[in-house]
Amino acid sequence: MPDLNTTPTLVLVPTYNEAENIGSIVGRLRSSVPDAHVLIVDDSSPDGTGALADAIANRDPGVHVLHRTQKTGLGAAYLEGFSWGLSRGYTQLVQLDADGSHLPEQLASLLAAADTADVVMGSRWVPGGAIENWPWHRRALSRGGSFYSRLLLGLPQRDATGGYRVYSARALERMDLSSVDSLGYCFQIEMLLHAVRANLRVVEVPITFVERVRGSSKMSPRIAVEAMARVTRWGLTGMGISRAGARAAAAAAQEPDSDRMSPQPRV
Ligand SMILES: Nc1nc2c(ncn2[C@@H]2O[C@H](COP(=O)(O)OP(=O)(O)O)[C@@H](O)[C@H]2O)c(=O)[nH]1
Ligand SMILES: [Mg+2]
Repeated sequence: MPDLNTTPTLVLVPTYNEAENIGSIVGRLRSSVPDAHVLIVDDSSPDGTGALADAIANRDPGVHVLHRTQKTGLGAAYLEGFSWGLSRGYTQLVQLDADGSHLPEQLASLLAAADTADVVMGSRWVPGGAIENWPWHRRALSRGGSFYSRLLLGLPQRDATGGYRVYSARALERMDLSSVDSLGYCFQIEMLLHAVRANLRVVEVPITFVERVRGSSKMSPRIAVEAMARVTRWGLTGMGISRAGARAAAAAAQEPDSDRMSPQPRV
């Protein structure tokens, strides 16, 4: 059992075929934020990522591995990781990609923002945010996905699809995770929607997102279509937040002392 007096933070690193990246990303995490523990959530990667993760965990008591028997999507992997961390008493849970796109060296700035927020999102689309080496079609998908989510769901955040985030345990406990069932990257949008609807304080911190150098992306047209279809359905069936709710959420993000526990207003 980890010593949570000194280690409240757990960084979840989901992996599917990241053998070329796992060693370096965990090494960078451990030196950038030595107090944080790491949980690698591997979906039985055929390239042997799980065995490499076990070898790292055997050498370093701050690294843990959760082996899932099947690849059932990023959302399912994260939900299982959250429940692993919450049941062990971690008070802060971080999402970070294994491929180096989310710089471990920027985690300290996200954690600093988490002192006065329930959810911190690393954002590519706020002033100071940047993307390195992404082709135009990935930029367009990211911008378009965030714009569409803002439009249909009323979300005030600029980077709704980003996956570099810090959630407090208290936030996750208030977000009714049992109803979250997106499989692919739509998971990030669904989680944000739950956070805003729970009237949590969500802030965006600029990050530099760097396209992976090794291994390959698991993004597929099917994943993009799932996100588009779900956001459309949520928007049309009133699952989004109202304009008043969006204004309240944007105001709450500005004011650290606002009452975050009151219900989200609806009009
Ligand atoms: N456990 C698990 N990890 C996944 C799955 N799909 C993607 N990942 C991981 O999620 C992170 C982001 O995926 P990536 O393919 O880089 O997506 P992209 O950055 O949008 O191109 C990486 O660490 C992947 O290994 C999955 O189904 N299960
Ligand atoms: Mg990636």
